[in-house]
Amino acid sequence: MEKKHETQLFYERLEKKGVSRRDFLKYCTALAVTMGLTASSTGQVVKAIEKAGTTARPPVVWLHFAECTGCSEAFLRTPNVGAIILETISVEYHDTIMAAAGHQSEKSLHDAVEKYDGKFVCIVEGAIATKYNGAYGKVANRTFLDIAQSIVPRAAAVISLGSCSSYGGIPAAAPNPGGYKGVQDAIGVATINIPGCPPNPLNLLSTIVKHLNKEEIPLDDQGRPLFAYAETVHDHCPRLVHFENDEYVEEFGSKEAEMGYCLYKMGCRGPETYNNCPTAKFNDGTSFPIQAGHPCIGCSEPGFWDSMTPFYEE
Ligand code: FSX
Ligand code: SF4
Ligand code: F3S
Repeated sequence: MEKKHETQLFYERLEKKGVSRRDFLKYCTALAVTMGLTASSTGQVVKAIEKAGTTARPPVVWLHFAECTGCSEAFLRTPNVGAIILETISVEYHDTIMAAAGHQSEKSLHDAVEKYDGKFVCIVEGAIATKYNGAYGKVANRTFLDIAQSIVPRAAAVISLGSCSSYGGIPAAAPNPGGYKGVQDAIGVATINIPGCPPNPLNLLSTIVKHLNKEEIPLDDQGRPLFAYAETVHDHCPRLVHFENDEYVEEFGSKEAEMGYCLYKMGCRGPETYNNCPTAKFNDGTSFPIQAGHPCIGCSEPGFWDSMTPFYEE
C-alpha cells in the first residue's frame, strides 16, 4: 500500500511540473532507445526512475566552474526532461538553481558533502584553472582547484557534464593562460564524461538511470559512454545521402542549402565527431545543428576549440 501511495505521489509531482504519465512514458521510451536498449525495454527504465523517484533519490552535488552554464540550460530548457531529472535525483547543491545564496549556499555545500560523504554523485560543469595555484577561477574566495580537490574525490561517482568539465572546452582554448583543464586531468579523479557544448540532457538522464540500475557503463578511450558516443554524427546524419552523391552546400542561403545538401564544404566536422545528436536531438527531439542548417563544429570532441577551428572551413 505504502509503495503504491509513493508512486502516485511521484506521478503527481511530475504532473505538477507539466509532465503527464503519458509524457513520462514517451521520455522513457526515448531514453531506452538512447541507452541502446530496444523500445520494449521501456519498462525497465520506468521502474528505475519510479524507484529512485519514490524511495532512494541519489543525492547529487552539482558543481560549477568555468563555463557558460549552457549545460544546465540545455536540460532546464527541455522542461520535461529537466523535471524528470530533478525528480529522479536529489540535488543537494546546485549554485545556479538553488534558492540559497552567499554564506548560506556555502554552508549547504559543506553540509551536503558531510552528510553524504562517499555516497553522493558529483556532477561537474565547467573547467578548472590549474596554473598559478588555480588563481584564474574562484568561488567564494576559494579556487575551483581547491574546491574540486576537496569535494570531488569524496563522491561515489563523478559525471563531467559538458566539454568544459570533460576536456577543458572553451576555457582551455589556446593560449589558455589559466591552464584550464577538464576535471579528470586537473585533479586525477576518473570521471564519466558527457561532452558536448552543450551536452544532450537525454545522455545525462540515461547515464543516471544506468547508475541507478547499477549497470556497468562502458566508456570509450575519452571517457564517454559508448551508448551515446560510439558513432559519429556523420554516421546517422540526415544529409548523408547528399554527401554520398557529392551534393554540397557552398554558400549559406543558397538553393543547395534550402534543399538540405551536405554541409561538409561549409566546415562540417560530423565525420570526426562522436555523438548521438542526429538520433537524440535537442529541445525535446525537435532538431540538432545540422538539421537546422548549421555545420557540426565538433563540440563534443576534446580540444574542439583548437582542433576543429577555423569553423566554416572545409
Ligand atoms: Fe562548457 Fe557547460 Fe559549453 Fe557552456 O556548463 S560545454 S561552455 S555549453 O555551459 O561547460
Ligand atoms: Fe556528414 Fe556533415 Fe555532411 Fe552530415 S552534413 S553528411 S555530418 S559532412
Ligand atoms: Fe555539437 Fe556537432 Fe552535435 S556541433 S551538438 S556534436 S551536431
